[in-house]
Amino acid sequence: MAEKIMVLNGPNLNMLGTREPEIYGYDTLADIEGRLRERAAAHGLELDFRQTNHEGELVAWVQEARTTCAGVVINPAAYTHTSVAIRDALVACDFPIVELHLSNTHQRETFRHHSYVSAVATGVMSGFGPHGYELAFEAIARMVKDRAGS
Ligand code: CA2
Repeated sequence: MAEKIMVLNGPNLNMLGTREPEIYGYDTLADIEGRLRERAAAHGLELDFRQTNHEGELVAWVQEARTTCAGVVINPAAYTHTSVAIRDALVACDFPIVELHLSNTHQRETFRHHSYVSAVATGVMSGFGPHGYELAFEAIARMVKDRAGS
């Protein structure tokens, strides 16, 4: 059976492509998901792509991924800068984790410079716009395959 990658998106990312394109780009989340589906198929991986506006739901999904997935890409959005709960859920995972941001958070307001997730992620990608999702997916696909020895 194909290994599964979960791609998790936090609050307000459902509005992508409708506002603030100068920061987040013109693509919708559905556009991004479509491109990742093509990448996943090319790698023989399964994609589970989700978005929620609720912190607890992200925690529950990370816990679900622990037992069903081979890796996680997560854009925790604003919870990046506030959520010990999401960090704690990720710590319990024994697989590669990529933290992803559309914008370069270090070029923005000071409150976006700190992430609770970065220290527990395998790697961090920030500032490549919507294309960053494809870069993050390629990175996680490589790590998952390396771990499987294939
Ligand atoms: O750059 C990123 O990907 C962020 O995770 C996006 C979050 C922000 O709080 C982080 O600091 C950085 C915000 C997501 C809001 O997305 C919107 C998209 C379109 C219109 C309005 C908000």
